[in-house]
Amino acid sequence: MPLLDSFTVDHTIMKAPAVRIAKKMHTPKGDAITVFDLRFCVPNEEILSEKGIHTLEHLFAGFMREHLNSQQVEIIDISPMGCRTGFYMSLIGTPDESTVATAWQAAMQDVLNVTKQSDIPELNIYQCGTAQMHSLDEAKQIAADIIARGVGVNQNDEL
Ligand code: HCS
Repeated sequence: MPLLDSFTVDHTIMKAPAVRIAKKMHTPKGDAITVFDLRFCVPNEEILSEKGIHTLEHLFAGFMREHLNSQQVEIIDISPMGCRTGFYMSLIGTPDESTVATAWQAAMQDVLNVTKQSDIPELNIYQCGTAQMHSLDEAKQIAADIIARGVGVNQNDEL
């Protein structure tokens, strides 16, 4: 089994909420791909609720694209970590951590502005694999917590 990059950083000293550049790659044609660790929770101390992380995924995936996509950047995917302490975001381009942190906080404000469960995108059995596992209230609690705490940076050479 290969040692995956995310297993080489010390999760006991990781800050949260914080952005970390998890990986930088280049395609055979030279395009840059960057993977970000968007750590919402302090590992092994906090965890995102099951319904909250799921609803947040539906909202966050769209709002982050609105804030971060540009001529230089295109998000490929934003998906929750299995440990439920954050999300991975893969994109084409090389935005810096502070640009990503600013977009993340703006996206959290967008989540707070959602008022109805029916405004959660793709919340139906045709477009979602567990459509009953959602909570707008829990997603909004997560978003409010991120805004209250602010978003920092985790540097790989410090972990
Ligand atoms: N992880 C997906 C969204 C699923 S709701 C994406 O496109 O970022």
